[in-house]
Amino acid sequence: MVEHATEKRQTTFLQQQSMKMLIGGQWVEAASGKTFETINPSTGQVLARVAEGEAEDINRAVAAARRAFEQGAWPRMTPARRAHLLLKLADLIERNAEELAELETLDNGKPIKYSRAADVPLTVEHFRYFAGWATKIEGETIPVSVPNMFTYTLREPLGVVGQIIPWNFPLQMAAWKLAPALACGNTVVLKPAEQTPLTALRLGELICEAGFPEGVVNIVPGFGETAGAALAAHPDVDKIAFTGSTEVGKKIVQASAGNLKKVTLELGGKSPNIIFPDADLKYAVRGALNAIFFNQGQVCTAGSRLFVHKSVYDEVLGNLTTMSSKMKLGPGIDPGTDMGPVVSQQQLERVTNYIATGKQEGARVASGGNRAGNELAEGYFVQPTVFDGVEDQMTIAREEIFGPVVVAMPFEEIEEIAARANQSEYGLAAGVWTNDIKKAHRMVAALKAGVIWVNTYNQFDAAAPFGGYKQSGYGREMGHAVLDAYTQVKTAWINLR
Ligand code: TXE
Repeated sequence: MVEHATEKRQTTFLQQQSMKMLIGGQWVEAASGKTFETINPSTGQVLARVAEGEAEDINRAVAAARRAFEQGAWPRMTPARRAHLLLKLADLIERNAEELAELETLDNGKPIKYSRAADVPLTVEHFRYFAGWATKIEGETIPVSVPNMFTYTLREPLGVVGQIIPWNFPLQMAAWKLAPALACGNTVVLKPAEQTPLTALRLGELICEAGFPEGVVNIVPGFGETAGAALAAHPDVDKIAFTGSTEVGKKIVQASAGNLKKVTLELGGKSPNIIFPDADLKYAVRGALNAIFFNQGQVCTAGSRLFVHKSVYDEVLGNLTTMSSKMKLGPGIDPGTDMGPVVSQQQLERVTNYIATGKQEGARVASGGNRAGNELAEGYFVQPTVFDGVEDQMTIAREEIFGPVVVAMPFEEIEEIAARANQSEYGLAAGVWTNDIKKAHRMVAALKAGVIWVNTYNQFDAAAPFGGYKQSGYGREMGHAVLDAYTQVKTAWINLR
């Protein structure tokens, strides 16, 4: 095996024999004593062993979260104090930024330059933004028509929240889930993805260091069918927030029906990215490249269907393939890497199977199209791949691949393109590239997706709501919109007579 820089830069956190789970403020082994391996996708080697949570551990974590919600310091804590804890946590993440960036890159594979520039700083900002909301969650006074009544509302936390997150942005997904839930006064059981539990566990240590009361945040690593399913079905969990596949999202809804938990879902996508001929093409091609290859294409909003006006199609395709062929594929921990490996052997198989299906169905590979070999053969590397000659009904044009694979397709008319772009069971995001302001606004109105980017792509901010139309999910994360998902309204009627 090739010696990558990886082996030399192990953080002290990784030197533990095996990682425990956080339940009720204590770091504990799984009830079963079982552990599982987390793998470095750049090398295929084991990075760490982690306690494997199952139903019994979820039961203990939910009980701890329930106690913390009903008793002790948390329910009595002022909103200002909650804000201080969230700000302190943000400071601690910032202070440990380099370690968290390295852990994220080793566990997930993503280039360290992005872990440093995006994953960690955006996590810090997320906690700071929601710290600000803790003191601003207000009720209303209602001018009812019944005489002598004083009527007002309170916004109260939901209770115990189960949060199940994926492996593509492990630290940021933990922040998106935890920050608003805690700002609103809930307690949490978080289940990280089995492929990437490390930064969530390190975050758990920082949560303890910040001084959150025990049981407010519990972190139970484990597999979806065991730990995840037990959390989704648990009768004492009040809400489930899930990010992951549409297929599992449907299972979550079914499992949550037992006690009618509140559910929010952020699911898959097959997002259209549309380039009009009047766009600044140099900028648009770079945008299209980043839209699909950022994070190895493992982004729910990835611009995986690239529609280009036929008058500039050849030019755009030529520039895109030239640029994608020049991307430096390599271990995430190498600072010069543009694109790392996909997250796991399973994801590698999924993505390469889709590439094979594309070829079989008659699409033409314009660049890439294979697993990377030579010195990268030990890891899960896929070449950045551009397909040409694609028809709307082909599998690769319809299904979420969740890898570095884009399908390019020409279009002719603005009316035609909105309808084609909307022909998907998903509706998470869309991109539009044009210098015509009327066209831009017409497209924003016509596209059925939760976020539309014009002359940009993959922009996220803690203040801007995010979530899906159609089978991309329901509920919104971020912005004040997410506060609705973590609070419930109580109406009080006071008879003044
Ligand atoms: O996702 P899963 P996988 C899509 C993407 C990808 C595909 C499969 O297309 O190729 O999903 O990825 C937990 N009850 N996205 O298999 O299984 C699991 O442990 C409760 C899009 O990794 O949905 C993990 O924590 N939980 C996406 C989380 O669900 C269950 C991000 C996500 O895993 C469970 C990830 C169950 N029965 C994948 N089964 C996005 N929207 O960003 C699994 N889990």
